Amino acid sequence: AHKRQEVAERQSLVPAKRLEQSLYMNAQPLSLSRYLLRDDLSGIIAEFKRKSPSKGFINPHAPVERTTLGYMQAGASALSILTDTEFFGGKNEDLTTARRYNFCPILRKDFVIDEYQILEAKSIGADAVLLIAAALKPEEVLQLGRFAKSLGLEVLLEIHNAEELENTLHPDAVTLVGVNNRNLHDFSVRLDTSGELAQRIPAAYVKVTESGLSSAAEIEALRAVGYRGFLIGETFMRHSRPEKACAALV
Ligand code: IGP
Repeated sequence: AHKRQEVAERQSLVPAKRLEQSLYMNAQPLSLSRYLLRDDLSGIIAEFKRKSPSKGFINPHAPVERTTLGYMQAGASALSILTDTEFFGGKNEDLTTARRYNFCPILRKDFVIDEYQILEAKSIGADAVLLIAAALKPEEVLQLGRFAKSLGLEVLLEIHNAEELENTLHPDAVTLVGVNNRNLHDFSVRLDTSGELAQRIPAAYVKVTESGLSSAAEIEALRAVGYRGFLIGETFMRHSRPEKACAALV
């Protein structure tokens, strides 16, 4: 409900017509899925987030420029930028800053519930958006996913269990499937969630494992069962120089 109000307020401040005038609307997005499938890259999607609902402030002062550029120099395959302010301390400008400093796919991480936010994602320079199965009806995933595709943006569908996967997966809407290892209700992390769901995700989708990853051994174990993308936030951001923590893991 809070998000609805926030989207409506922004929509009246910056109408869709204005978003469509952004230079990024004419840019050809980079394919997150293709970057993740490359064997010469790490598969790590390095995330920039200042705080989280489970941990509170993680790193309120790291600069977006140095951190994201450092992530990419360390060998990350792509970036994930939180733009939600209330829960993650992010903003749209963080993504545009990351865009200006890096040539790589950028995932806009936010709670997407409306087409407006997808248009907005494209207008600020994103290449891909996240859709969370737990927060959307299957027909909403389909509608939002098709809209993203029509703008050239890829969709990462986030799931927590087999039921969400079966109900919401649709080839017209989704390119990548992300298994979130963090339980939405108590924030506990279980990497086995990714292990268990790997075989259930059809081969046509690029598999991404999300949350709670902290070692090269964990990444290798999940790569062995089919994951090509490894979304990592806190392990990097809790260091005063997140990019150095990324370099240590790649
Ligand atoms: C990163 P971690 O444990 O490495 O910080 O997790 C990412 O998976 C997490 O930030 C995330 C997220 C989300 C954030 C996964 N799904 C949905 C906001 C909204």
